[in-house]
Amino acid sequence: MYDPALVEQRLSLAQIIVAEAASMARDKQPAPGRPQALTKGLQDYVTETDIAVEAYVSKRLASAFPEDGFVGEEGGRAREGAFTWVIDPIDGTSNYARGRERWCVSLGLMAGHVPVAGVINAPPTNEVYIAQRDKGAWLNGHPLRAATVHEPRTAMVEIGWSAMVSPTLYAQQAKALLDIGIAPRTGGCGALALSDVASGRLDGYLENVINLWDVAAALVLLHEAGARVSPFIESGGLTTSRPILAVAEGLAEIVSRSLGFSLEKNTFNC
Ligand code: LIP
Repeated sequence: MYDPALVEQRLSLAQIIVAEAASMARDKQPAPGRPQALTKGLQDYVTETDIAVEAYVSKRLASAFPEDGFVGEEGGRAREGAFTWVIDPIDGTSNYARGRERWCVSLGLMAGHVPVAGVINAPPTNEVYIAQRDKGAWLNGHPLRAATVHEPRTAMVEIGWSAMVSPTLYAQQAKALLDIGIAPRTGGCGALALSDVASGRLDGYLENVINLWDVAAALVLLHEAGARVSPFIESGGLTTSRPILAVAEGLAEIVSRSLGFSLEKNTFNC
């Protein structure tokens, strides 16, 4: 177990640190025209800002909470602790590197294997999501609830893409959604897509290969907003890339069945 007061204390400072980092990232965003980034793989980008943001947040958290662990997308595990911070310094780097809007700084806090707090700051839209386990989730101070949609023919579901997913599987999953009347989308930023499910602006998000740093903060948002989520952590997500499906309660059965996923019960606020 963990002390919620210690989580609240951490979340309060994390919002300030992430806001500072997000402002730095916004000021350094490349102009449109071509991807201004290094590549880690096919359509997998990293910019100097990714590295700078991760280093800045790591340094600030090490100073404030030296007993906490830290894991980042770019630098891996830097420190161990009972609490562990997990950062995606720029989630949506492919968009960031092209001067597009759909990117954010995503910082999650884990107590052991449990995601207990998260901050997701999206400067292009001036939106800040925060969540603390068993306390709630908010977008710019307004409480978050997942969508109330029950009818697939009025639903919108995003599928995340990466080069690690076979084009055949990607097409099969898009067809499975189209076959039940759902309009599929893809946006290049898993953390914001999962946040959209928590805020009711999207009815579901599927990604076949995604990492803890992409989802750690959003998992808390989704739990507090009453969304259904596949067992990402329980299936090995703490240490390796895993699939994730998050979906509004009213569509959970039909969407999970059409995609072949199982979903955890969400007992929060039932
Ligand atoms: C991205 C994820 C997105 C996925 C991309 C990429 P990054 O993270 O947010 O969901 O589809 O392939 O992994 O690399 O921008 O931090």
